[in-house]
Amino acid sequence: MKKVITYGTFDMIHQGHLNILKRAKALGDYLIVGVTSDDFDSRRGKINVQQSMIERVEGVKETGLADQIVIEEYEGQKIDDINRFGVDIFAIGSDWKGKFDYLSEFCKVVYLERTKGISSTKIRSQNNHLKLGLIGKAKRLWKIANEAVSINGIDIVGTSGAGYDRRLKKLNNYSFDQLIEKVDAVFIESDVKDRYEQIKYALERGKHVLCDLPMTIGRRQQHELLEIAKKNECILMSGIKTAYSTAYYRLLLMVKSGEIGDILSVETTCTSLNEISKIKKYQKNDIWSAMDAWGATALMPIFQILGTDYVDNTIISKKIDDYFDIFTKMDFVYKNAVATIKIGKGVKSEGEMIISGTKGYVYVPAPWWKTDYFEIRYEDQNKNKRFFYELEGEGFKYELVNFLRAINHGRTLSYTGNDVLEEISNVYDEFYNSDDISLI
Ligand code: C2G
Repeated sequence: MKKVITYGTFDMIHQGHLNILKRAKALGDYLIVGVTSDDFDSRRGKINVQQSMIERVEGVKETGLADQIVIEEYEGQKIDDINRFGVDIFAIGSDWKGKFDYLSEFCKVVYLERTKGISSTKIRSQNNHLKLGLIGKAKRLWKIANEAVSINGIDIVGTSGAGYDRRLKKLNNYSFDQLIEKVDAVFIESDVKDRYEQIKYALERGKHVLCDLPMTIGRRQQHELLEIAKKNECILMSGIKTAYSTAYYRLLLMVKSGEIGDILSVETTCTSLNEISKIKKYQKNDIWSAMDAWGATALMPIFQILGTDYVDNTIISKKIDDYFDIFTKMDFVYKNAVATIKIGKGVKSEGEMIISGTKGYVYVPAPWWKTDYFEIRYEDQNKNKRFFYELEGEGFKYELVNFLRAINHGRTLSYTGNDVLEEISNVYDEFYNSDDISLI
């Protein structure tokens, strides 16, 4: 019996896939199809896959052409599979010509003609061709513009970036109202005080919004925006990129599933250093305060892990002009736990996150907000575990892909619940509007 093996993602299975499977099957008597796991795809940079692995496996099954389906999970597995299953022929589309010649040491390698004019990428972009506008301070937008260009199905229409930056020169610059008219969705990373009005304006015109946190200063305003989004069937999603990195998400799941026991403490530190002389002219230099730059990022894991029902909190700040904090420390007391954030602009510290539990602790080294690695540590060091998940670029891609998916599915698939969004807005309200803050 002649065994043939072929591999692929087989996302939204189409005629091109069918043709290759038929051609591969015709080369022998028994066809094994390797379907990539979700993790493997994201590791090899294929992050815009629409269907889950189970759905993709179903798609291949339904063709009736596969005699056996295996999951491809790691680099080098092809060699293992060929040996394990006693494969005679490895077949793959001609777009891979030459790439798998190294397998000829193990079996015959055949490149089959690829079907022209059809691809998952094309289907995806026909389905969800999203016109996206970028709103905010130009300086901050070019990073996202950079990462967005490589995502199929997203077209950046332009920006209404204040202080147009030459790094954005390929993009059109419009006024805010003009831009909103031209797009299906916006990404907002403007000054904290401007966001509420901008989001409201966009949502009321039926545009989806991905916005940095906090979206508003005040719980009521955040709630109102969520209600408008619901009424207008728009997606309103948190734009903190950390939340969408695989490592951060896995870490949350492990903590929530009791891997380190009951959680007693969460500590986060986020700082970035600007010269004090520059900070003193923060408006002119377009510098965000510690709270505006880091507050929401540092608060997010606390509210995600411990919830929002804390019984007490204290805030201590060092400020310029009674307004611009260069350093802030907040403590939260829960019934059974405590939490602390330390954030700085003009102060530097180790940007780590530590989650302490009754069985062990999670340690995420600096800069934890760009998490690609974390450790779970126990009393018995031999039991320590390390986890690494590759993070491409700054991570904006993952956030945008999630946004696109949420729009296509009609619901947010984020782990930053509405209660977390509202609580973060509430803390900003307290920070800016209450007298109950100690100054040093
Ligand atoms: N294909 C084709 N014609 C198309 C599109 C795809 O013949 N119009 C073939 C590809 O050449 C590949 C198979 O269909 O052989 C699966 O394609 P994808 O789902 O895009 O998967 P791919 O990224 O090519 O996975 O380990 C994974 C493999 O290395 C390749």
